[in-house]
Formats: sequence, structure tokens, C-alpha cells
Amino acid sequence: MMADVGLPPIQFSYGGDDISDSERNALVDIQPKGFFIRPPPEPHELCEDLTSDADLFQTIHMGTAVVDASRWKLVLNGLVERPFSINLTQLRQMPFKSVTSFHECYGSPLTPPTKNVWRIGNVTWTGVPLLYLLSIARPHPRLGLFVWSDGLDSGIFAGVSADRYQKDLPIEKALTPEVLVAYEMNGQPLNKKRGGPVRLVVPGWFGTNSTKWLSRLSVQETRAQGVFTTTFYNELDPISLEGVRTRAVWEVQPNSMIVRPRPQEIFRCSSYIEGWGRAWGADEIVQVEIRLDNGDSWSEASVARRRQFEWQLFSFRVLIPQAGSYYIQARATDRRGARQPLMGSRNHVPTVQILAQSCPPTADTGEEVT
Ligand SMILES: Nc1nc2c(c(=O)[nH]1)N[C@H]1C(S)=C(S)[C@@H](COP(=O)(O)O)O[C@H]1N2
Ligand SMILES: [Mo]
Repeated sequence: MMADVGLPPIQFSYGGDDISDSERNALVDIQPKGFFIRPPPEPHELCEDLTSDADLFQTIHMGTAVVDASRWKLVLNGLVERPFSINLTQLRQMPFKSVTSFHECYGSPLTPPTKNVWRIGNVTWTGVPLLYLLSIARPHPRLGLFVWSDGLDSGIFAGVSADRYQKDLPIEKALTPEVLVAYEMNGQPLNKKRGGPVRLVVPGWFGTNSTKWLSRLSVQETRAQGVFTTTFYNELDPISLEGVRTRAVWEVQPNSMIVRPRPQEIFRCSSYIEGWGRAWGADEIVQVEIRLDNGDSWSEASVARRRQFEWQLFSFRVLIPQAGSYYIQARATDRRGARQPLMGSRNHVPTVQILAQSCPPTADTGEEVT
């Protein structure tokens, strides 16, 4: 199933003695307790390619885990030949890499969003590829397995109590080279609210899958049974005609946002507007189109190629024919042909309204109107 990298040169705790819940002893406290969201700045304020920690949203369901890094360890067990656990020093001695990726929150799992949420940023994560850790543990060579990931946090979310935050990934995604057991973001150690000392990062998938305060990875033959994969974070599958089938909140569907022009920005009449924005999704975005005022025709924006899992810059130029207010919309399509819907969905096309001033009577000079 995967190349055997052999035993690493550091001393691990192999075997069954470490597969109790002892990794949870690294939890010192949950403080502050309770649900917490820090929203990001508005799209027109997210001008940097790389989002700073200060500008990156935060989402915490049950409370912030306070972790004693000196007692922290990661257990990898379940349907594997060689279960093991490692501490932070050992993890930091392993082969590591950096992946730059968009990071997006799905929005509330209680009322699945039907319009843009804009909890989005783009950051560089550094850590050990999950693939490397799995290649040491050697999962049973079977299809249809899942990797469960446990966080050290516990508490109550939406009236439901949970002894841990637990998510799952199909093993096929867990074995992709981009999934990291990360200990840095933008070159800095993960801070407490970011999930430090160690979190999972699943580029291309919604943030909810990137378990913070990671303590255990377990290979299992079913989906995880906790509330964050059963009660929460399943949505109606749009290709289910009867509207009854659900799918896990895993892959991010194509999405985009307009950064320029700003909402309500004022332009001279009869001018060209230079605009730009970002597009992202589980797959590379290969096309972004722009239209004015719900018109029938879309025109092509130019889109940068994707690097790693970064959001992609698009830019455009549109002619504003006369005075009035205009709606500018953008629509992204990915390499599989999936396209942003016009409305009714969390990833519907973004709209920015702008204003064009009336032209002065003899205005052909392009002078500013006062
Ligand atoms: N252990 C744990 N991991 C978690 C969460 C959580 O509440 N507990 N929230 C998830 C959600 S919904 C999102 S969107 C991301 C947010 O990561 P950030 O706060 O670093 O932006 O973390 C995910 N990982
Ligand atoms: Mo989220």
C-alpha cells in the first residue's frame, strides 16, 4: 500500500502499553470554556497573499485546551501493524515539510449556511506528513479504512457534551502528501488557540477536519462515532434528487471572493475598473468569470495557476458604461468542472455593488467630477 520507510532512528514506544487514554494527561485545563469564534476581516481587507495569525479567523466549539507540551504525546494506533506513541521532541526530529493552503471554516453545523460565510485565509503550515507517520505504523492493507483524529478538548457544544473533539478522514486522503501533523503556522509555533502544540492540517478540506490539540490518530474501519462526525458536519448532498442523502463536510467546493473593488466604491462615469480577488477549492480553479448587473454574458478574468493548496489570484477589467450603481459578480470553476452556483449555497457567487458618478455635461476629458 505504501513504501516502508523503516524504523526511524529515534526511540519510540511501540506496542500496546501506550494505547490507553494516557495521552490525555497532557491536558491541563479547558480555558476559556465554551464556543468561540473570531471572525476574519471583510474580504476587501484581506489584501495580503499570506494571512497573518491576527487576521486569520478562529473557531472553537467547546473551549480552548491548555496543553502541557512537556507531557504531550501523539498515539497512533488501531488497525496498524505497529502502534506507537511519540513526544514533541521526537516529532520535531522527523522529516517535515511546509504546505501553503487556504484555510476555510464551513460555518455553523447547526444551521448549514446557505450564503457566503467568508471565514477564510491562506497560511503556511509546517509539520510531519501524516503519510510518514502512517508508513511507520503500517495500516492493514485494506480499502475503506478511516483515520480518526482526537483533540484534547472536551465540553459542551450546542447542548451536546463530548469527551473529545473527534474527526475522521478516509485513508485515501490521509495518505496524500499534503496532510500534515503540524506544529508551526507561518513559521511560528502553533499558539494555544491555534491548536498548539500540534494539530492536524487537511489542505483542500474544510477547517473542521483539521483537529487542534491533536493527541491520537487511530486507523478504524468505520467513520468516527462522535458527535462532530455524526450529529454535526453532515450536509445534504446536492446530487441527491430526493434531498435525503447526506455527505460529510470534507472537500471544499469551488468558491471566490472579490477584494477590489471595495463594496460601495465610487468610480468616475464611463471608466474601466480594475478588480481582483481570490478563488479556492479542493481542486485547482481553472476559470473565473466576471459579469456586470446580472447580465447574460460572463467575461473571463485571468487566473493564476495554483501553487500547493493556496488560494488563487484572479484579476479583471470591466467597463462601466454610464452613471449608476452596478453589481459585479465572480464565478469560479474547478478542474473537474464544478462551478459556483448563483445562489442558495454557502459557496454562491460573490457580489460587490459599486457606484459610478454621472458624467459632467461636457465630460470627455476624463477629469475627476467634484
Ligand atoms: N480540537 C478541535 N479542533 C478543531 C476545532 C475544535 O473546536 N476543536 N474546530 C474546528 C473548526 S470548525 C475549524 S474551522 C478549524 C479552525 O481552526 P483555526 O481556529 O485555527 O482557524 O479548527 C477545527 N479544529
Ligand atoms: Mo469551522
